[in-house]
Amino acid sequence: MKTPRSRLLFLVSIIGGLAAAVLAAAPAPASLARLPLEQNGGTWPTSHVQGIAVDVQGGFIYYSFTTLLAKYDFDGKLVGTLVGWAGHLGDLDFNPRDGRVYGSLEYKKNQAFYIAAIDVSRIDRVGLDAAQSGLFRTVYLPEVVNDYTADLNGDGVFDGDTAKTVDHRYGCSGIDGVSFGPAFGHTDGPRLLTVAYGIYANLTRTDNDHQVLLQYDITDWGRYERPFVESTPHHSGPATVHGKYFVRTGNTTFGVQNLAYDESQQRWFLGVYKGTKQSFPNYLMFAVDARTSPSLGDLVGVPGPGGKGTEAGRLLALAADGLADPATGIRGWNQKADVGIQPVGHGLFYLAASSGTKGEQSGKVTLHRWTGTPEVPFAPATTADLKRPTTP
Ligand SMILES: [Ca+2]
Ligand SMILES: [Ca+2]
Repeated sequence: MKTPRSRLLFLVSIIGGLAAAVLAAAPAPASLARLPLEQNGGTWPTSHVQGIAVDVQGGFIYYSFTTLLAKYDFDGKLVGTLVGWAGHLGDLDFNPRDGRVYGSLEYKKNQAFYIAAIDVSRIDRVGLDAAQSGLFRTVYLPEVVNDYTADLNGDGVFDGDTAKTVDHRYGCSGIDGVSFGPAFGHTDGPRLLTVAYGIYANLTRTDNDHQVLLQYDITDWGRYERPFVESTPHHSGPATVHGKYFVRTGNTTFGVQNLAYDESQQRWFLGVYKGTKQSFPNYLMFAVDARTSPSLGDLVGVPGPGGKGTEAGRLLALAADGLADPATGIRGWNQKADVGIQPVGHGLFYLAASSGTKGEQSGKVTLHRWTGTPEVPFAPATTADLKRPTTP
């Protein structure tokens, strides 16, 4: 027979159990239940899928296929496509503040680099033309052009779009990863557009071992935006950046392919193609915590002014998570995140994969749940994850 005290404990444990059950069964946000677990972004006569953007509230997924932007709804229906540029549209992000998709746009032959701001709400049919539709506006990035075209050996010759040169400051090949997020060192405040450099793979130089991230406050970008006219490339853009930051990961092939800010972990994710320098661990994904303050320090391997000493820059430390390389102290994951990674809250991420041959490229996204395991940081999400997300 139970004593009054044990009865009380029994009752408390019953009530506690009921409360836990109710909490676990608490309805997930309605927007979460609509997320497709996977989606095929179609097959297109283009280069491979470069990046994705997700409008969680509106219910759309956008795919950059380099020279084509595809818009699908959460039911998997193709809503429309935008075409008509020869440049390289890379990574994307959706800006909920103005309802537009922002993407990196490269014209290496013209030595011109832009952010494209695309009014995706008006993409309603297949084959819309970027110029004629007026949906596609661009802002020029002089900071990137300056680093890309830098004649580092001072021979008066810029060697152009090639990795086999000592030109290109920091090894800059252009831009790719883009994402909105807070100023580095902060989790709140205005959302800045962060743009990551492409960096050429080159084993013979030491000044290409940092990722370079530019942050822009785009509040006044309306005055720079120009309609898209490919035949007459404009040079309208901000002369300065809000901040320029460096992350030492070791040289990776074409820098940060995909950049994404995850609100639920308050963390930036950098997806890369594998690096080739044997002295580095060559992880495929890196992270920087939003709270990590930039600190002025040596950019190891980058010669200082006049070739003397080492250049100083604002460094961002890698998140203390994932695999660890004792020799370099570099942290990261062997997780493919190079053609599309987009967090959608609650510890859930879309990861993209490409397939197909040249001129017939397919892209597919699959919803994943963050596990935090160093070896396998993502697991495929299930319907149960949408009903009862493990991360609030
Ligand atoms: Ca030169
Ligand atoms: Ca992105």
